[in-house]
Amino acid sequence: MGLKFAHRLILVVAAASMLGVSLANKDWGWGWGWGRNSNKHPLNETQGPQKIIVGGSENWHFGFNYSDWAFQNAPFYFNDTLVFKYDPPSNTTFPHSVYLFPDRWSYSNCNLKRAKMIANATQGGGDGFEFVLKRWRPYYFACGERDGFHCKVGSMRFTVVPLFRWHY
Ligand SMILES: *[C@@H]1O[C@H](CO)[C@@H](O)[C@H](O)[C@H]1NC(C)=O
Ligand SMILES: *[C@@H]1O[C@H](CO)[C@@H](O)[C@H](O)[C@H]1NC(C)=O
Ligand SMILES: *[C@@H]1O[C@H](CO)[C@@H](O)[C@H](O)[C@H]1NC(C)=O
Ligand SMILES: *[C@@H]1O[C@H](CO)[C@@H](O)[C@H](O)[C@H]1NC(C)=O
Ligand SMILES: *[C@@H]1O[C@H](CO)[C@@H](O)[C@H](O)[C@H]1NC(C)=O
Ligand SMILES: [Cu+2]
Repeated sequence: MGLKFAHRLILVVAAASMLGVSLANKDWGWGWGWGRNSNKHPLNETQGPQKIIVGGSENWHFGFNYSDWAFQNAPFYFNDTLVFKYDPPSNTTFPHSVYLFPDRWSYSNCNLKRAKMIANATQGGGDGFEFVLKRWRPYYFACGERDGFHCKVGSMRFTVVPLFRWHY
């Protein structure tokens, strides 16, 4: 564990300095978990990218603490797929959606003005909406329904920063 941790730390520091970002920036210390919960999610380096259902058996709904979920389920890796599952709109369920915020400020404020919808209200049905973590960047996810109400009050938001897998 100590060695793996060191590897990952070195890798992250190298990648971060390549991109000219500082690890001291608080944005980057968030949502990674640093293998703290590695008993739940052992790092199996022979495995390829994983498919992870957002919220686990809770799926994507109002009132579940997704930032806590992301923290508990970190780390996530490049090419992992996040699966958002939610019921299509009906007169008994609230519609949901998936948006990506461009920056931490919009995320913190649940301000959707510059956010991009990546899945509409119907796309979470069936096997769910799949999103591949393809880039080295923080991903700020949220539900965009009710002009930020689901994001802010319903806790339907979380951050993910994918890590490099050391090797397959
Ligand atoms: C890692 O994953 C591979 C492929 O899924 C599996 O065969 C292997 O047993 C796993 N190793 C550990 C230590 O879990
Ligand atoms: C979600 O859980 C975290 C602890 O992991 C806590 O700090 C935060 O206040 C919770 N958010 C809500 C909206 O309950
Ligand atoms: C992610 O997947 C793409 C396309 O499948 C592949 O070219 C790339 O090497 C993968 N990246 C990593 C870090 O696994
Ligand atoms: C709710 O849905 C049912 C069946 O889908 C329909 O019969 C009913 O009229 C709907 N009610 C409202 C208020 O839209
Ligand atoms: C949601 O997106 C799907 C796939 O792009 C599209 O077929 C569907 O019409 C859209 N639904 C709404 C309500 O916009
Ligand atoms: Cu929602």
